[in-house]
Amino acid sequence: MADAAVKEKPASAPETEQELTDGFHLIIDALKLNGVKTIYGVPGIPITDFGRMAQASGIRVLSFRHEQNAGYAASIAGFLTKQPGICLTVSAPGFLNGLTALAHATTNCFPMILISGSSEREIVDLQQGDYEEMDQLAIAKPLCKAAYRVLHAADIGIGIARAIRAAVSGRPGGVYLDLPAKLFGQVMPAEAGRKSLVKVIDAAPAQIPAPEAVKRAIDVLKSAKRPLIILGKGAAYAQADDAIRTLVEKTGIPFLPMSMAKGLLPDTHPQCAGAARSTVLKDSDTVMLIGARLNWLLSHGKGKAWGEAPKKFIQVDIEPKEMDSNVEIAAPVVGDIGSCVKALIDAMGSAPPKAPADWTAAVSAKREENVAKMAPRLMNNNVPMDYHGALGVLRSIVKERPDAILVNEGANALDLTRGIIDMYQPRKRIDVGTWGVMGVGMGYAIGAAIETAKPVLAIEGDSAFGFSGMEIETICRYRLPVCVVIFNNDGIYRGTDVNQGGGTDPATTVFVKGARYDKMIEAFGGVGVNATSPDELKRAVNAAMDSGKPTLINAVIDPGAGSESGRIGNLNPQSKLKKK
Ligand code: ADP
Ligand code: TPW
Ligand code: MG
Repeated sequence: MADAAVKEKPASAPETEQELTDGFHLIIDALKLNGVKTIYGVPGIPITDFGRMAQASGIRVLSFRHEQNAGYAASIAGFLTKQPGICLTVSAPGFLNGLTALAHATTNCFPMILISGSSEREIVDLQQGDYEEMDQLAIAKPLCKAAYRVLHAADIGIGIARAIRAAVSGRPGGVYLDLPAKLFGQVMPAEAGRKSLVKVIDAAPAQIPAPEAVKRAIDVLKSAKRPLIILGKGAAYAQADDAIRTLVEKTGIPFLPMSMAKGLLPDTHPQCAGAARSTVLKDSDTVMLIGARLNWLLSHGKGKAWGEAPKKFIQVDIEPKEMDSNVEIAAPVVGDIGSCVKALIDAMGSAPPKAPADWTAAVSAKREENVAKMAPRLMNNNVPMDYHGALGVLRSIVKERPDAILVNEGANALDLTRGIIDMYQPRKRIDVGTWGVMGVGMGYAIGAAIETAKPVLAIEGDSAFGFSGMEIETICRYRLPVCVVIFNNDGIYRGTDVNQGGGTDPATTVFVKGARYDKMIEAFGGVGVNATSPDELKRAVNAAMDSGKPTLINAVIDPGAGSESGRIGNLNPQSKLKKK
């Protein structure tokens, strides 16, 4: 790998016969040695030449229009591949733009490395006003798992090795790597440079659970009358798909997938309790969490959503501190999910705990009832479309193309898509994650298309899309097979809100009425379609998925169809004085 190192001699030292290398080449060599194939970023001082040289060396370097989107692409690359996604930014403002995505990666447990150029240490530290001056390391630290700075070319190898190991080992997360401008041009003997590189061996070592912990978990499951398994995105990340399926099927326990764990087992699996969510949360007596935290997305494991009856929790997670975060965990199983699930299956042997038949029958009945209730709404052909009519056709398209990646963000556009579109394969649904963040859309679409070479369907609220919309140029430039469907209801939640002050400004949640987002992509040579009915939508999406051409479909949705904050309106603080 190190043979890409520079063979030139610097003009200033003609007397040395030694081959030399420099920071630029050592960073590239160190990344390649550790299997990095792709960098997502935005060029500029001090990393412009670095990007060019990385591209010349065979690394795929994707230039974005905004670092945040490059960062989101890197973060989802980490989720999809279990290798840290790399984002490359310039100093201060570029770094800050990338930082949201680094914090997002950390929050969502995705391995990612934000590599940022930075300004002269001597000037920054004396606050003498350098070009793009900022103490980036200090600012990154609280937002990531680990933050490192490399000052000497000879330390590049070890610096990159540390960053990679920190990102993927244990609970994965974001890592910051600070590379001051001066480092790139530092020279050193090529042979010493080669020797300084470090190939990370076993970057994410298996973490085997204690046999007593496994036994305790099985004992708890054995005493359960109404057991439930909750699969989270940690389970999807772990790529232990077969073992998880075996555990679920051997025990017959109903399972509930969290949003990004949908498809780990198909949503149409007979044990899937997705369509009976509120019933299983309330009525279960024993809950086994696999790679899912008891955070707000699960109502912290207590309160109304979880019903009156006492529950016992089993939690499988690599992070010991996660146990007892919100409620008592009766059986903590700490280790990596692949090893833990295998240990559970092995210890169960030929006598696995079985979910009682009255419970599984009750869950199935509830699920069938809810599915039947929803069915007619999905077949409506209303114009203007409502979410259900539009999602009814998209649901069939995903069923016919189960290997496509579904990107999803928005409020109603998110919640209804998650509930309606069944997923069939692991790691095919990627969305707003733990923070419910808007803006991941186009970065995720690009990252997913690059990392998987599969077609991507992005279902976006019109507001959500706006956060990363400029990246449709990037999608067109790299000719990625991405079809963006914008659920255009003229605004945030609904397009019907009015300014309560009565002035001429529009209400805070509404946008230009009748906007034609499809025209945006035409500026860059992509295909734009305005779809006003489910039939038109179906035709346009099928054509896009068949052709693989970058496409943006403006799906016109009834501005009154959505509800405030989608499914999480209850989290809105209310003024008691409002109605005075
Ligand atoms: P969701 O949002 O789907 O409920 P969370 O992001 O809350 O999922 O939880 C993911 C959990 O998975 C985190 O607690 C994280 O520590 C854990 N995790 C991630 N990767 C692994 C792994 N390989 N083995 C075990 N646990 C993991
Ligand atoms: C980074 C707050 C949550 S959902 C949403 C916003 C602005 C947009 C909802 O409108 P959209 O969907 O996308 O048109 P729909 O179908 O309901 O009309 N800033 C960030 N993240 C979040 N979550 C917000 C703001 C928000
Ligand atoms: Mg909207």
